[in-house]
Amino acid sequence: MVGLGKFEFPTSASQTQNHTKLDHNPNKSKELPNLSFTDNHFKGKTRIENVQTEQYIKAGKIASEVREMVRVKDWIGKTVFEICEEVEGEIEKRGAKCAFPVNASINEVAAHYTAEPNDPITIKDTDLVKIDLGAQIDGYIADTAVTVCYDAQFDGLVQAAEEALGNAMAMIKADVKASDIGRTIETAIKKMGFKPIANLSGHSLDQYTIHAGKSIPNIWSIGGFSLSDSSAYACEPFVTTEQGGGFVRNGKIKNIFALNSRKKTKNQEADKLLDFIWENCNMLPFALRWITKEREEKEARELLDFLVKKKAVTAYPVLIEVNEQRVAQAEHTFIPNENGVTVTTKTE
Ligand SMILES: [Co+2]
Repeated sequence: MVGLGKFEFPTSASQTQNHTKLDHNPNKSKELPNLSFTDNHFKGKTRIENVQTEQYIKAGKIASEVREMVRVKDWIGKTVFEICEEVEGEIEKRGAKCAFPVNASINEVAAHYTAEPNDPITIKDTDLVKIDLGAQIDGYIADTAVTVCYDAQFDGLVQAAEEALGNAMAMIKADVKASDIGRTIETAIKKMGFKPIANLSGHSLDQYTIHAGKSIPNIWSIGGFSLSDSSAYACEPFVTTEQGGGFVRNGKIKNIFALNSRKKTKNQEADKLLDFIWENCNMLPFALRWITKEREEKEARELLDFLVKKKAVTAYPVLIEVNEQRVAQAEHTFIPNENGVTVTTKTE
């Protein structure tokens, strides 16, 4: 799952104030405490507790195994529904929960497309498909992605994303500036004759929080922060062609959702659904597919629309390259340390 950069996307008041943090014990409190995402967020913590590191590494191992399975498999002729369900099943089979619905974003769709129930869209041999997947253990997330491509003319795009990610991982340790990582990514991509997507970025992670407030940019930018050894991060270069604008815009389709508030809506069925989402996903993203196992699709869709209208649930639009050029992506999750980095989703 990708973060939106600060370019051309002014944040709304609700995004800048009173972010909700998850309650780590769902049974203890119905109210979500507020957390403002400031540079002070990690003050007072020195490094990730050993036990958290263990969970991050366990989730990372599972996510990387599944990603490598995705990389080598022939997906031509499969529907995105089959892909998402199969990949999510592989994560669960290995003992993790899905941290978010598997994204299967095709060609100019850069990110945030997941299958609708029985989604019939089928992979063709000319398609470039970004599969972005997340595994979590006790809310500690591994977020990783691979681009699959069966048309040799797009191999360069895929290689540029992988090369940029590799170069970024090679320079990481605690206190490295995020803006320097952005420069490394941008340089690698441009050297290969392509463009980075400037308004998509990697992100810090926290327990049950996919975007914990810090961005790892894909281009050089002024200012920014330095990496901390008390946080996990995801780095995810996105690459498009020279004809691309190097930006994404919001598309019309919204099929990834996340809980925004647990305030009762006075609609009994909607409130039941809110509880179901909280119990199963906490504040992490989910898909319509995940709630139609319990109810009829039509009813689930109506309830979800109602919750979005009530602002109890946020709907995320798909992100599309502004010039409709193809986009490739690669992603790892990592924890910096004094001497280097633990890439939790590294390839064995
Ligand atoms: Co991500």
